[in-house]
Amino acid sequence: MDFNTISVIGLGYIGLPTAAVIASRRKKVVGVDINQHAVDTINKGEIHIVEPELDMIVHAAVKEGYLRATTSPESADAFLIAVPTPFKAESGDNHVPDLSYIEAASKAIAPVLERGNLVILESTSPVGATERMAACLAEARPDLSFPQTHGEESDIRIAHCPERVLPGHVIRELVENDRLIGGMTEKCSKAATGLYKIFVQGECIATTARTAEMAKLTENSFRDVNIAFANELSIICDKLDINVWELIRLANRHPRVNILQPGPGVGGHCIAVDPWFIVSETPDEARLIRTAREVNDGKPQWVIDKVNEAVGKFLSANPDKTAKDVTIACFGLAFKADIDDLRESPALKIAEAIVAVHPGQFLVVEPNIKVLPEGKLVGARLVDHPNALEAADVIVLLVDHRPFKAILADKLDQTYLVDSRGVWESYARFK
Ligand code: SAJ
Repeated sequence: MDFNTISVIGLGYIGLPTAAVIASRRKKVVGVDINQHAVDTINKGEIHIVEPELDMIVHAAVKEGYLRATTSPESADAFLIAVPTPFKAESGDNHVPDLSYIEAASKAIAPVLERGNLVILESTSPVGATERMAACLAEARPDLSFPQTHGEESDIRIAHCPERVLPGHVIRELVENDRLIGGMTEKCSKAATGLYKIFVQGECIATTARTAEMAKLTENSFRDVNIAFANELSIICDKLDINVWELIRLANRHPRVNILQPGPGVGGHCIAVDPWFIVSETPDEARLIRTAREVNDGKPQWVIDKVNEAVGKFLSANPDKTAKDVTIACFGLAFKADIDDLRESPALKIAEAIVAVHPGQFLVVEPNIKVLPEGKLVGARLVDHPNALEAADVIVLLVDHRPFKAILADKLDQTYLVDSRGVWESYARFK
């Protein structure tokens, strides 16, 4: 199958890098997004999201005429759908996936679909979403045949090929990672493999659409369960007066043990979300996966309780002071180390909860941003770390950013410390 024009639907954190990398292989790429601002920004050769190296690649692809963005779909040889799959707002604690973006994208491309086209769903989806997308396309285009009814003879090929890239390393991982190719039929997998071979150096491994959907959810659930184990250990060790960081280091000396790192909770847009896609389909069976979610979601409150405890200890040691006199400094707001992405960040959630009730000064150190997010953390002040170290009575380490690791633990003397990442553990240990 020849791919002269490839259309990417959804120009966000996955769609835009994918579109740009394909365009960098000198393929004509038309990116489609409902967000006019994103479309205009990209057409100027600029980007509306943060990801290392992406700006250069988009700039070059647009300038050389291989990448163009628009708000309305056009005909193409292949359509790659990379739209969000959030939860239904009304589903609350049941976390039911909302497939309306996939449905809307399917309806949007249906009118321009042509015989011989390939449609790939990249969005992380509950099992069965690809089949639903195929049904939606078939309903909109009764004049075309689809794999669910016509198998290998279908006019349209359909596959699920989940993205697996790590934010902050997207450009490298898009090319180097192995890729799961979940075709609805073998010919669908073959066609999709041909598309990914344009830019993927990793292996393309064919499977079914349902298995590919479940594999993506499994990968992130595996990580979530393992982080939950580390987080639970940190709470147990705190009770037993054991340094959890040292404990994990020692346990990991065992040849078959590899425990992850505890933290203030699990953030980002995938690991805290995808396991629910399994739980919502199989609530009675997915007991461990659900518990892991609950353990990780409970961790921010545990950190907040620790901060209250530290403030209490400070006040007991300084009976002439009240809570109003206490300066708290939070180190880090991002959802993980060395990125500026604050969305779905447990650190931000913790900082917001503290600033909302703390009557004294509240300082924030986040070396990756220049201003505090609008409307959030009202009353907080963004400062650099020397200033925060100087002024703070209580320090709360929330993200293990590189500059924080360089701060020597002896600088922390006299300070009440809640270190949710173990960055200054030597101080904590000998305190
Ligand atoms: N975290 C810990 N302890 C650890 C590791 C991570 O607390 O030992 C926390 C991080 O601080 C962060 C959260 O977990 O808050 C998630 O960070 P992450 O680096 O584990 O993952 P993401 O969300 O940036 O990207 C994940 C990746 N999935 C896996 O590693 C299995 C990525 O490959 C996926 O493509 C991405 O989700 C996605 O889009 O699904």
